[in-house]
Amino acid sequence: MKTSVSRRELFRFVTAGAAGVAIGTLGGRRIPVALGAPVVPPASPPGAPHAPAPAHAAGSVGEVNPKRAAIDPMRYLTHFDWGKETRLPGGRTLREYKLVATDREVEVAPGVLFPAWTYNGQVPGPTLRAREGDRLRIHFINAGSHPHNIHFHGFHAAGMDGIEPIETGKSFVYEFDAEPFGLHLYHCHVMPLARHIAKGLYGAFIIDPKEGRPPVDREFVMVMHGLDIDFDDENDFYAVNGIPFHYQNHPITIKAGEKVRVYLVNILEFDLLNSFHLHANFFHYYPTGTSLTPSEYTDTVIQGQAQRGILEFSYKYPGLYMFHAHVTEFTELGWTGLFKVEEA
Ligand SMILES: [Cu+2]
Repeated sequence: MKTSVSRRELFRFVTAGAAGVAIGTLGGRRIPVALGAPVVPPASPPGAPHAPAPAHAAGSVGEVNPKRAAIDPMRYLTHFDWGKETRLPGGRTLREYKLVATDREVEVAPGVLFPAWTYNGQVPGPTLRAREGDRLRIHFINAGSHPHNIHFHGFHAAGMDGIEPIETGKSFVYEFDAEPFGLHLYHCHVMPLARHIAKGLYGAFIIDPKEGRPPVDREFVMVMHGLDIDFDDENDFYAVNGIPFHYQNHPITIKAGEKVRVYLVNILEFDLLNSFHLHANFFHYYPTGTSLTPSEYTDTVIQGQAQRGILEFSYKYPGLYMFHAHVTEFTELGWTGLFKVEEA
């Protein structure tokens, strides 16, 4: 199905810098899409060395209704689901999680509704976290309208690989040991796979080393993804953590000198590559998080679909600093944000 407003036309609206109203066809209904008004970020502190995004920056008009949003991006950033923790005979930790696939219409940009398929009602799904060697038991219930499942990245037996579709109304228990340590992900693996992923069935899956990682002051999860709201196999918006432009409109506050760790996952469908660029800074990069020694010290990293890695950095100077895809089109269609660095 083709929308009456093509992706390129949306792109023009966004970059025009003047308020515009487009009419998009979403799920067979025509819905007004307000795009393109200037977004003025909060003023930076006096003497901030890095100016805020210019007034002609791309952005969305207004805010997504939090009640209809796919997630609360601020809560999602720092929320880890460690599951229900008990002890197995012998003393090993058992963690049990519950993931329910549901159909849910969510608002992904102001006035833009997207008929998502979700884990636990949110896109991305909850960030599951465990420690290397824990036993994991994931109770999956398919309450959606299509067959779904959960394919975890990591070690497990063939029967736990999550490629068998679980029919509507059925459930399945995935069980395996948490290994290897690193930053992984989970997603639905029912055909057509691209559609099941693009509709929203994915999340981050973190396995900490037995001894943990060196302590930091802040830990954030960022899942990079697209939103194909008219199902033409092209993304109409790009985002980290559910809502385009969210962290541009609501900068992530940190303090100068604080050690920051970002768990970065790319699950973007339809486009081959995604990227993350940090302004006015460099980060140590741990591909897949499977080593405690960084492999690179850089300010930009490229990830294909399902690639992921851990970034560690701190800011020296207060001010507003952009982070975004180093693909201009992705940035202008939503994949951009700001760190607001305050005095230590
Ligand atoms: Cu699915």
